[in-house]
Amino acid sequence: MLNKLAASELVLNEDGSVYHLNLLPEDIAKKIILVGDPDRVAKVSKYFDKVEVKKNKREFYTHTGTLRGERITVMSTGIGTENIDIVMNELDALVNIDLKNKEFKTEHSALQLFRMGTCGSVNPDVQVDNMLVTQNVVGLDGLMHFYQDYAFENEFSKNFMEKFPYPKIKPMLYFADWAEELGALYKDAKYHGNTATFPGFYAPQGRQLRLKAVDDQFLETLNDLGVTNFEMETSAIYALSKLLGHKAITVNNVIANRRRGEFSADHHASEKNLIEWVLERIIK
Ligand code: R1P
Ligand code: URA
Repeated sequence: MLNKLAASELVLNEDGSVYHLNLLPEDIAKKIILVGDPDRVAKVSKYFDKVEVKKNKREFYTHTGTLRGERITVMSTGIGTENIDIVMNELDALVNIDLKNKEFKTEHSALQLFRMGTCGSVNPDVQVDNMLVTQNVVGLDGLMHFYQDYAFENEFSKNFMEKFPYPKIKPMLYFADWAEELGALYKDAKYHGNTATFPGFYAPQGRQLRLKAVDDQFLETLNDLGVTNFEMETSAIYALSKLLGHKAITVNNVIANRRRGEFSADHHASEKNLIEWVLERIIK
C-alpha cells in the first residue's frame, strides 16, 4: 500500500476536517462514548463540567468537554454498522493519519470507545431496564466480510458456527478483549451477554409486522445458540476496533424483552439511568 493517501480515499472537507464526522484532530478526546441516537448526545454532555466542542454533520453529532476534569467526547453514530464503518475509520484517521500530508503516522494512538446503547433481549430471563455488557458478538450484518478478517474462536463461537441453521446468512464472530480491565463498568453490569448485531430492526431481528421474517422461531433459535440480545452496531465496533488497535466495549440498556413481548415502561427514564450509570463508572 502507498503511504500517501489519494484525495478520493481519505476525503476531507474544505477546513481539513474528516468528510462525514466534520471533525479536526483537536476536536476529540481519547475517551469516546458512542451513542446511536443524535438526541442522546446533549443528554450525555449536560453532565460535563464544560463542553468545548459542538459539531455535527448528517447524523453524526459530537460534543467534547471535560467531566470531573477529564477530557471526554460523546458522539452519535446513527443506526447501523454501515455508519460504524464511517465512524471507526474517520475516528482512526483523526488520531493515526497526518491529515495535512495524508500520510500514516509512525506512532499509533489507541482510543477508548464505549458504546452506550439500547437493545432487545431474546433470553426470557433477562429483564428490561438493566445493563448488559457484550462479551461476545455475532455480526449478522455482513460489513466485516469486506475487510480482511482476523481469526477468532472460542467455545461460544465454535458452537454458534457449527449449529447456525441459516445458510444464506453468513455470521462473523468477535469478542470484547478489554472487558475485564474495565473494573466497575464490567463488574456492576447485571448481565454479561452474547450480542447479535443485525442490518435491520424488523425481519432481521425476527419482527413481523405485515411481512414475514425468515423463520417464526428465529428468536428461540438464536437464544438456544447462546445469544442474549439483539442490536445494530456492536459487531462492527468490536471488529474494527480490534483491527485498528483501539479498545471498545458495549453497554446496552435492555429496553425490550422480545420473548415476553415487554418494552420498558418508561424508556426516557431508562435512558437517563443508562447515561448516569455509565458516566459514573468510566470517569473516576
Ligand atoms: C434501533 O432502535 C437502534 O437502537 C439501538 C440499535 O442498535 C439501533 O441503533 O441502539 P441505540 O439506542 O444506541 O441507537
Ligand atoms: N434496539 C434494537 O436494535 N432492537 C431492539 O429490540 C431494541 C433496541
